[in-house]
Amino acid sequence: MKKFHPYLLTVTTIMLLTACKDGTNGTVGVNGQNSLLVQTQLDTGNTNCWTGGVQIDSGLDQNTNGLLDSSEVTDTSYLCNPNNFGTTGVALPYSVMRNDLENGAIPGSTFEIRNGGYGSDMDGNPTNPMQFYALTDRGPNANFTGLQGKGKIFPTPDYTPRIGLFEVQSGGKVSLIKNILLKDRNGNNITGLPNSSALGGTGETPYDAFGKVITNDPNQPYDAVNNPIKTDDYGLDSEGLAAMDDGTFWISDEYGPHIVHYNAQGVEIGRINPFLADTRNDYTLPAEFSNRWANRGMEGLTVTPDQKTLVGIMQSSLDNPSKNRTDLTRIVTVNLETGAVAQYLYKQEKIKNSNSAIKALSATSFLVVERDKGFYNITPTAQKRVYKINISAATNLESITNGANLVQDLNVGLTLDGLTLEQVVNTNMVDSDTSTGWGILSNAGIMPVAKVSLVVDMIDEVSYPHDKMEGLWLIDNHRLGVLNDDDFATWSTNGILEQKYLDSTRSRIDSNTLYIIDNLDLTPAQ
Ligand SMILES: [Ca+2]
Ligand SMILES: [Ca+2]
Ligand SMILES: [Ca+2]
Ligand SMILES: [Ca+2]
Repeated sequence: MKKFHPYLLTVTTIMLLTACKDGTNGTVGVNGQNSLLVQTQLDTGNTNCWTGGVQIDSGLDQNTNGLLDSSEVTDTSYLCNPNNFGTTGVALPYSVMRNDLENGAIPGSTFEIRNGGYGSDMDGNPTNPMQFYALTDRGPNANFTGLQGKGKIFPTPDYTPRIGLFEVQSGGKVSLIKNILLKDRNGNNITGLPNSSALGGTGETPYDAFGKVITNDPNQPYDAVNNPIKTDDYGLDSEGLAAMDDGTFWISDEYGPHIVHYNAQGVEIGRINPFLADTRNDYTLPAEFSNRWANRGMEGLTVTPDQKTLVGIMQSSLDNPSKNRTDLTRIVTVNLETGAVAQYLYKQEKIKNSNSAIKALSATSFLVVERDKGFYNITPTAQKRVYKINISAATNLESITNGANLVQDLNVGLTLDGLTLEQVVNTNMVDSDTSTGWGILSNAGIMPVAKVSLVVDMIDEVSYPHDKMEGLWLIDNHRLGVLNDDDFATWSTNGILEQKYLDSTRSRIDSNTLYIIDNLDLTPAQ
């Protein structure tokens, strides 16, 4: 395939290149055959020019009808529009939510809190191959400890988590088509504020930009009884997105974890979480999922191609029943017709890595993002990978019936000799070596999902500069979109808000950037 620079040719329909191939003595013969050149505009999504462009066909007008018939084409080349998706990535548009706060990284200056914030997950639009949905996180936030204890600064506490619909447009740009704000069952916008403790709240006290605790009545002072800390039981720390064929969305979060069903307008119509007492639930998840490591919840969600089963992945190991942080994490599947649940173990490459996305290739084969929290330009050993996994030969923890050693516990799930599976791996860990624990699980007949192949290492591929690689867009069976959560370009050091940068010289502000990697094998593992 030939590619030319755009300025070399202008677009016309038919150009006469040279006259007279068989004339004699330099004059045009009556039966002369002209060389013709035909240019055809190509839309985005075209096989030869994915970002659009021009196809140039040429050949001899052998039947002298003045047209280049398809049988007369002897050469075809393409003049494609720019496509930077596979090299530098392409930035998504953003708006500035506020820019009045001092930038802790550069005292005396202010910084931009941007919306932005879209890459906590993504999914293709089932009805338009050039469009994708991207999910925001709960809103800008940063670690902070104030008068009411450990918590987070929420500099825009009214922020509503949302789904953006984006489109790859001719010329290789990405545009925002619309936002779908998430709403409760009455159609009121939700917030990203933490839930009450009955629904998994971990006491993450919310503070405003100036360190004042956020209370029910913002105009009155904090009072534990009369003006308590504000929580939102519809609040979502949104992380995983499945855009369904019927136009609805399932979103997983890292509070409950909750898995919430929204209609096309963003109004809640269904819910799944580990809390039996939550009357909003259609189905419940196994109780051990409520023992999530705070801020490491259900980072990825997908639906199988038949639209029947949701598949979620936890970011890191559960604190089950208490702090047990290793390389063991869990995948859960929920049958949407019956509520039947299955659970599988996933072994990470490094302890405390994050699984930030999962996308179904088939009912049993999936792509999984596995990453650490490093920035490549600061930590060259940073890991940002996409694996293909197969759950066919993995043990469904829910299928194990009680025996002498293996017992199902209502609160912590399957136990082995009285220990949770997280404890088995953690208590047998030597330095950072978890092989003994995994060996014990294997001897008990518990096998993790199979990592079939490394689909793409984004550090090797594009020197991926972002820390939070969290979104995957399965475009076709060889092209994969990758998006980052940019934290609304907001960061903090020692509780002081600042701009989020990708490098130690603070020359590059983090922003949602779409990479598209081509020529991958995205066929399901058999
Ligand atoms: Ca996120
Ligand atoms: Ca989050
Ligand atoms: Ca995520
Ligand atoms: Ca998280």
